[in-house]
Amino acid sequence: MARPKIALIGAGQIGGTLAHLIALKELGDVILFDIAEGTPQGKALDIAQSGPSEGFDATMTGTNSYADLAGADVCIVTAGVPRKPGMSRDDLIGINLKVMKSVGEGIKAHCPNAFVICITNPLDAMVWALREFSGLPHHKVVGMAGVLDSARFRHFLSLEFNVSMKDVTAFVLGGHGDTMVPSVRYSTVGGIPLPDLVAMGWTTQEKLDAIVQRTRDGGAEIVGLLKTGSAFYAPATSAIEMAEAYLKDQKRLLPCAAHVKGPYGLDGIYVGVPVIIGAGGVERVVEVKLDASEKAMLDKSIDAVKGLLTACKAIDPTLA
Ligand code: A3D
Repeated sequence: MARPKIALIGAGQIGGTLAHLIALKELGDVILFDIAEGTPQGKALDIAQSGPSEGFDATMTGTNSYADLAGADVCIVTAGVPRKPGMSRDDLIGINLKVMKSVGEGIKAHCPNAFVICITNPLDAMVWALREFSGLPHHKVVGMAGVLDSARFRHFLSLEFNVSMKDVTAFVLGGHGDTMVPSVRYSTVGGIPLPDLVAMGWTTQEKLDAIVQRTRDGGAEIVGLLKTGSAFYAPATSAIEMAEAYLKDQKRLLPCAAHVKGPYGLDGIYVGVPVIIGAGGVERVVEVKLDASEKAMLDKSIDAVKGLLTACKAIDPTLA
């Protein structure tokens, strides 16, 4: 059976890391696309040459032509610009919306059957715009943010409790921005909910609140340290987890920016919710019971996402 074809649109920091991870995990053959001439070709050649030492079987090709994406099974989009210190994700909207238009049209023309994972920021608005421009079914277009945000939450919790990250589960809802909703009630260590761990004296509410805030600011913390761009190792790993769930029909329950119509009282908006990802793409949106404060935080986050959609429609009236 032929290996899956994985198209990476954007061959920058995340794109290159995605290609390397796909090779190491032997998930499929990679086609790296970018508008910068030489960048995807150079990265593809470099990664291919790690093959003899790593012992993987996967082809790596770089291109500047959308036609080479034909027949891709999965498409991961990182094209656009990342933020620099002092910028919010929302400051990227003007440039990245134009990029989503050309990328969406390229996907529509050349790989309309792909499962598409968008990473470009501001995430919840860009995944919506990419879906609009590509015209693909909603369940085949999804945004990566919650897997990364919950991984950050899990990492900080594992440091606080001095336990393996493997035993920490975390739950994050809402948009990928300052209003994201890391849920303390639905996050656990080995199945023990965080409020119980506070009662058991493992941590204090104040420390937990600080970890929630550090999770919300997780991207900005790394931008502040790197100064030249944003995080790329963990974002790439998070998107690979989603791609693998689709390619291997794993039926993973992952927090993703998915199109939600009905659950949570939403009327067709992309926002971070728990979903099942399998061979059918987003197979199910999982609606959990929220308490009043969680509901209020989610509503605030949804309002922030809606504000971004209004801004997109003002920039590109064809989206209205
Ligand atoms: P970077 O290393 O700059 O790579 C972006 C690439 O996109 C560059 O190689 C550009 O040449 C290319 N590009 C620009 N315009 C186009 C176009 N029209 N068509 C094709 N390629 C184009 O950035 P990065 O890889 O660090 O980040 C990529 C995106 O991911 C940015 O928007 C970040 O803000 C975003 N990001 C999102 C998360 C989430 O959790 C959602 C995390 C980290 C970064």
